[in-house]
Amino acid sequence: MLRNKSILDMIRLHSAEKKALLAVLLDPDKVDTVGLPKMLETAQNQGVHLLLVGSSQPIQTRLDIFIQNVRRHCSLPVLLFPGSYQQLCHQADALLFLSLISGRNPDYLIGQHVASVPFLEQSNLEIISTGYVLIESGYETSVHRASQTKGIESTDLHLITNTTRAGEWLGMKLIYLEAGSGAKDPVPENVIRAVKSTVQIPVIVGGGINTPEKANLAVCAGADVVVVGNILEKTPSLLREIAHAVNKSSSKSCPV
Ligand code: 1GP
Repeated sequence: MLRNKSILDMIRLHSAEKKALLAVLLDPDKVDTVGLPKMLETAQNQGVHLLLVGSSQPIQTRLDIFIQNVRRHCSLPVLLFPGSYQQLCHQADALLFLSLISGRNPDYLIGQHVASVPFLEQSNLEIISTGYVLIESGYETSVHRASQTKGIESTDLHLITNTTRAGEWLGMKLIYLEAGSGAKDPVPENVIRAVKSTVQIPVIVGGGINTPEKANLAVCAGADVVVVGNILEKTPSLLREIAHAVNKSSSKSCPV
């Protein structure tokens, strides 16, 4: 889809203006297809900015048909958030080209990327190099299982910030701090703060953000993009409040 500005430019612009963005993660195999149109309309009307589509598990649903269906109900930018190169799709606007830099599994550091080149050479997707950093939350998540890697302990701020700086110096355009889908605890605020104070590139935060309060805390700690997924599959009505929490977050609504 043609846009005046790239999605990365849009994220950078909002980051520079300290306006957080809200992204909704849609797992095509898990969304309630009956409730999807209403949820997408709510997303568009209530100030959601981006849709992420993907899963750490193999997807059975036809992605091209799924995204075409999404587009029938809203005009938000669609970013692929793929668990593997098999989740690439021409119908999206952009691809988070994720390298799992918290782990040492070569397949998720570079292997999947090499495998995706033949597809990407034929596509118009905006490719956004993203340093994906899994932070331990004390429980095994699907990202652990799929990648066969452990996250970095949230207490090891030194390793976390050295990892994100290395990602920035490698030329990555975004950092994604991930607690894992459905994580009991989201990425702690002090981790977000530490990363934000050491990199210049925008920081996405996701995993376990399932209340407006948690979304607000992530934004106040410096998240440029907050990702919400799991909870909307169970309680779609929360979207309105979470969007409100992200969009109102400013120095006034942040704890001092
Ligand atoms: C997972 O960061 C995303 O990759 C979203 O996590 O499903 O827990 O909201 P949740």
